[in-house]
Amino acid sequence: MLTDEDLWYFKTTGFHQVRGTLPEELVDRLNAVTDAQISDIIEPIVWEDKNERTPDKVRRLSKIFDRDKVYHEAATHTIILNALESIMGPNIEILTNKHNHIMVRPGGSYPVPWHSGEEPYDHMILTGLIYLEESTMENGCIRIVPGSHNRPFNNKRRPQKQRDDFRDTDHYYRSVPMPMPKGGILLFNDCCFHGSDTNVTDRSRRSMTVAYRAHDAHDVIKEDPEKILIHGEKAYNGHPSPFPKTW
Ligand SMILES: O=C(O)CCC(=O)C(=O)O
Repeated sequence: MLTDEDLWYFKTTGFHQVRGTLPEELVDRLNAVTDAQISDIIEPIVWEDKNERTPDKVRRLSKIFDRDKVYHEAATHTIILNALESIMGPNIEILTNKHNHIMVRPGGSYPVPWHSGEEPYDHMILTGLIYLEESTMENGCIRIVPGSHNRPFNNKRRPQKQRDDFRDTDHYYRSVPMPMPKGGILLFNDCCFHGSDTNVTDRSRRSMTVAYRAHDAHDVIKEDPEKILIHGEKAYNGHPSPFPKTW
């Protein structure tokens, strides 16, 4: 569980590094499944270079929750659920139509351009990065602009194009690098600007990207196929629906 000070820090900066790591045995299984997905070239895949569709050019494996149940097991591990519950309450869902991928970032992988996933708005989406491999300054660890989820003005959500110079932006100078251990978990408000530089090593830097949000207690339609309840219940606090003619 997060302490009051952890929560204050999260609310101020927009990110929280979970204490501890996933069990090594689980991370090994994640990597074994991911190795097979890459070597068998299982689509949908985002390529580093669309003209070179070979395993060493896999940039991203999409739709991981349809690939193997080990990804769901990792994304719903108790140490993640405990942190999420402190931040967003007990009723937690995973969105399958957002993120839901593994960044493979092979050696030489070009940057993840600066972006914020959402415009700041009330209903927070938390991005969870679950590290299958250690992430370092050399292999292009994520950088986050602390506090950028609280910007009181509109800012382009995607100010850069795919191959722009990652450092040629104010975001770079305002950001902090977040090296992470193998098995580590980083949670951040998806409205924060973030991105990651070129992987200048010759090895991959794998991490799962998962979108979490609190179940919306005002949602009338509870059975949305793009939302998986992973903790708590689909509570309903809205008016009766359909709204009665007399009440
Ligand atoms: O893996 C990273 O460094 C960035 C991840 C990210 O922004 C994403 O997967 O959308």
